[in-house]
Amino acid sequence: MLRALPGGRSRSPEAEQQGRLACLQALERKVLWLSTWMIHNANHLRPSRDGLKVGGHQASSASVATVMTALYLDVLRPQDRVAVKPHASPIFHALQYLLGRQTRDKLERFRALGGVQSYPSRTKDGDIVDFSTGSVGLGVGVTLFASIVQDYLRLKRLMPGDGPAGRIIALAGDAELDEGNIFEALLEGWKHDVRNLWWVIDYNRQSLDAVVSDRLFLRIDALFEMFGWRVVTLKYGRLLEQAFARRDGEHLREWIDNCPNSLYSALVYKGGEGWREHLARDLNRYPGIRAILDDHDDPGLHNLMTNLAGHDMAAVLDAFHAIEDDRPTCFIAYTIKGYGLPFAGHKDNHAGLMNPEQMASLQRSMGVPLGAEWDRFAGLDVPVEELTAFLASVPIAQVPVTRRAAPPIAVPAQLPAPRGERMSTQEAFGRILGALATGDDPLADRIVTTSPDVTVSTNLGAWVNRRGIFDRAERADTFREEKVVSAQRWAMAPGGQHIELGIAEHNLFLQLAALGLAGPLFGARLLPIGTLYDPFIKRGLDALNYALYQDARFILVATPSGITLAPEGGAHQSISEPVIGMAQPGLTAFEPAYADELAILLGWALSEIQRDEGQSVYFRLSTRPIQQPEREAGPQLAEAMVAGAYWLREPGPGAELAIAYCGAVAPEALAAHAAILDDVPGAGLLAVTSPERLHRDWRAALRRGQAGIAERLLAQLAPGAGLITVADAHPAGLSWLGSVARNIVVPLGVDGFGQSGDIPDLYRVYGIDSDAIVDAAARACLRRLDPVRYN
Ligand SMILES: Cc1ncc(C[n+]2csc(CCOP(=O)(O)OP(=O)(O)O)c2C)c(N)n1
Ligand SMILES: [Mg+2]
Repeated sequence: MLRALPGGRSRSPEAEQQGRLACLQALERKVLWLSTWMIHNANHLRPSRDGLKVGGHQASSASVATVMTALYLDVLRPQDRVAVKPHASPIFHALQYLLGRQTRDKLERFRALGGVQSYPSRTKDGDIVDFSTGSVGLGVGVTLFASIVQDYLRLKRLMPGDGPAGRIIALAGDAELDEGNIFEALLEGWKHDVRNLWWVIDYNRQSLDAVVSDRLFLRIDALFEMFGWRVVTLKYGRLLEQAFARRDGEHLREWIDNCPNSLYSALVYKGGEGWREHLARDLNRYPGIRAILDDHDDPGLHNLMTNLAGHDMAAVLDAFHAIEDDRPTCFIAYTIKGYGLPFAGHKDNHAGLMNPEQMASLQRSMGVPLGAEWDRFAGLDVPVEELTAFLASVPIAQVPVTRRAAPPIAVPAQLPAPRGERMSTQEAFGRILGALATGDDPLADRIVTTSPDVTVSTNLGAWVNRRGIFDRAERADTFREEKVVSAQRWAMAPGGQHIELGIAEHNLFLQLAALGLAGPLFGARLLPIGTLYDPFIKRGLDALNYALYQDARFILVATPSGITLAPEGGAHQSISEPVIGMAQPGLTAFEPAYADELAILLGWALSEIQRDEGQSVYFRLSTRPIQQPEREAGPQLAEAMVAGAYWLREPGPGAELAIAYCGAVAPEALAAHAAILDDVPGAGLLAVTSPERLHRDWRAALRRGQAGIAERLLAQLAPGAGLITVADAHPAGLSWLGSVARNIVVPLGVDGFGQSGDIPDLYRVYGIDSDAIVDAAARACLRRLDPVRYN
């Protein structure tokens, strides 16, 4: 078959392929140039106002220029999704620029406000980025969980269109494999039989500080294979393979194979002379090797010895195109950090920047005329029309970059609150979800739950029994088949709506990240709910932060929490999580006390996570059964619960004291309130459902110059009234309330590690029982009467 060329000529498939290869090789040079120039421009040409180094990673970028050019300009299909190695951001944006999806203005403002971000960012660089990256290891891990989400959606036919599955690809630095989360993810992936997943490792054998251990990679192949992955190693390029095929070539191969990483890197930096000296010394007895040395001048020898497959476009393309099935595949691409740049291979090159002289010399060697630095084609040896036609034919360029629309899922105005005289918020949660699971509200079909081996103990049992566990294949519940009595029915099927994970909390948050991006990644909206024990939020905190950084939307239910967990002991008793909930961007935090509050807040959260400007939502729940209020929460009360606080006991006019409580200590707050009413008539009792929302509203109101919600509530008290704050958590979560209307605040809470005990003992020891609240109230009143003596 002959293809028509512009101008009416035609050429054979072989010539066509050669033409494409020539375009890719030319553009690969351009991508290297643009990324290097982008960083240079930001550091040397843009005026600095603060004297800070701008930075950027010229060496890390150069390392993946070939692999990324091959992927973005040839291999990727519109349905594929990619997480790019964080410090290859300049290469990624250079490629987008060539494709006309990125502007020169943004490239010129690399690492400046509004410009290209240091590390690819979904929220700031826009829809060209599939996954944000930055904290190494997490971008790699999230692709695995995104592949599970793709299967989840495809098997349930929730994805729009009927096209082929996309490949979910991570471009990883080799040192990223030091991050434990990668191994946690691999094991989880094996359990879930992940498919359509590619991890491409930029094996430049360098990290930030050093050259990586030689022995490390001996283990990598075995490791991936153990988890059922295919490993494709791209080691030597075409030139080296040809040299190996020459007489005595096997000795050259053996020499390189055995060359320690540090020596290889050092020789890469030294260049032709260094190679010659070592090869002549070690292999001079072989006539074939002497001939190879004679046939190459120093630059030629350097070129030969650095011809690793990760820099050989044809080899890279062959490796990618050879994969036609959906088995997870790890490509180990041998590369050189800083390839093509003067500090190639130098162990200190991670943060290295080329100086102006080096840059000028690179510019000359690239044939880029002065003033044409941002030109897409200047200096390339392929005609501009051919390059333009090539770029227009790139598969991913056939689809415009737009945010994938996923229509919102309707949420009922209010979820029914579970009834009962005494109940814990955790029990209420289980019952609310259980009721949703039984009902036929289409909302429930879009809910997907996940938990790191605490499904039963966080009360998801009823939901899972009814909605089943997700698996790519049908798997029977053996206990059930064997008629062993159990409250849990754990049949697995593609239709299941719970993703059961192993204990690793990082995996939970990466799974939530991927589920919470189902809309933008795959065009189908899911409403993810993840459960874990509150103290273990910290175990996966960076992954949670990572999920929120890229605006994944989900509901996090953390239970049990605090010292209220009592006998279970100090290691499981969370303290600082509510403060984390307050300080964590992208997350709205609630700690309700009662079942009706939770029903209202959960309903609100299901809408909130779907709102364009919304956030993910964190609920801190408890296993403590407490007396429920007898009330029907009307719209006004519901609104106040969502806003963060309401008066459970309204203060009398000019009240001199109020107690503000949050969460499971409600009974102590109520008892203390009842006890002080005689001495302080009209004292108020403020139920705080969300310190975080109150605080946020307070700051926003201050900016607007208005009274916010907290200020309006506290304005009902006398000026300078006492305010006792109490929660089973660090007191900083509520103590700030004293600043809002200048109340005399006495903050109660937990600021030491917990221990085993029962609730009365522990609340007494940590000073959050009703006696402690009454004492604090007395202190506040004394202070109010005699501020001089008590200050
Ligand atoms: C969690 C985390 N720790 C530390 C860093 C700082 N850091 C950025 S890149 C890097 C080394 C990366 O080496 P490698 O993955 O091999 O990438 P290369 O630059 O060699 O391509 C480090 C330690 C980070 N970004 N994230
Ligand atoms: Mg590296």
